Amino acid sequence: MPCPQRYIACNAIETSPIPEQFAVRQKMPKILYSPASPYSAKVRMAAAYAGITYESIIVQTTEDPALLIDNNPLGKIPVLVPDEGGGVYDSRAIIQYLNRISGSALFPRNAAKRTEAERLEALADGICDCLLVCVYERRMRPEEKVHQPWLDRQWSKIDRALDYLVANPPKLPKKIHAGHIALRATLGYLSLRFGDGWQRGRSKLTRWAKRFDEAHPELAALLPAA
Ligand SMILES: N[C@@H](CCC(=O)N[C@@H](CS)C(=O)NCC(=O)O)C(=O)O
Repeated sequence: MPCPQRYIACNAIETSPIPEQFAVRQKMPKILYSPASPYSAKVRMAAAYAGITYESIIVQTTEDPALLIDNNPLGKIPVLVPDEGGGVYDSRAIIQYLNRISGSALFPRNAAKRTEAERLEALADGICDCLLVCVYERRMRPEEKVHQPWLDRQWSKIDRALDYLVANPPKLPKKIHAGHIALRATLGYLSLRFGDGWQRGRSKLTRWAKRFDEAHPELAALLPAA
C-alpha cells in the first residue's frame, strides 16, 4: 500500500509531479529507517499521527552507511535527523522529540495518564527487545552456536508480557497516545517475524489490534513489513 503523500515516504520526492529541477525542496526532518524495524514503525506512525511531515530514508544497518553512522554512532535505526542536523535516537528519545515539537500530540498532559502511556510504550518496546534478541540469535550465529535456553528465556518474557496485556487490556480511546502506537507496532513485528501464533488464547489483544487498524488505517499502512 503506498504511503500517503502527507507522510512523504522514501520515494515520495522522486514521484513528485513537479520536475526535479523546478521542485523547491521543503525542509523537513528525515527519519532513517528500515521497513521491517518495529521501533522505526513506531516513530513513523507517531510522526504521522502527530501530523509531522518527514522524509523517510531506508538504510541498511549492516552496511554502516555514513548517513547513519554520522547521525548515530551506534549504527542503529530509527534515527530522526532534524533540519538543523544532529541525529536524535533511540526511538523513545525520538518519540519525546516528536511530542515536544507537536505540542504534546503523543502523550496525555495529566501526570498519571502520561506515566501509564510511557509504561505501555516501555512494555511494547521491551517485547521488541526480546523479539530482536531471538531474531539476531538465529540470524547472526552459526546454527550450532544458537543457545536455545537463551531463546526460551526471551520467549518466557514475551509470553508473560502478552498475557499481562490480555489480563490488563489497554483501552483504545479516540485520541490515542504513543503507548498505543508502540504496542501496535510491536504486535505487527511479532506477526511479521513469527506469524500469528501469538493470537491463540489472546483474542482480546487480537481484537484490540484489529480495532486499531480500523480506526487508523493510515497508521496501519506503516506497520513493520518485509
Ligand atoms: N532501543 C533502540 C533499539 C534500536 C534497534 O535495535 N534497532 C535495530 C533495528 S529494529 C537495529 O538498528 N539493528 C541493527 C544493529 O543493532 O546493528 C530504539 O528504541 O531505537
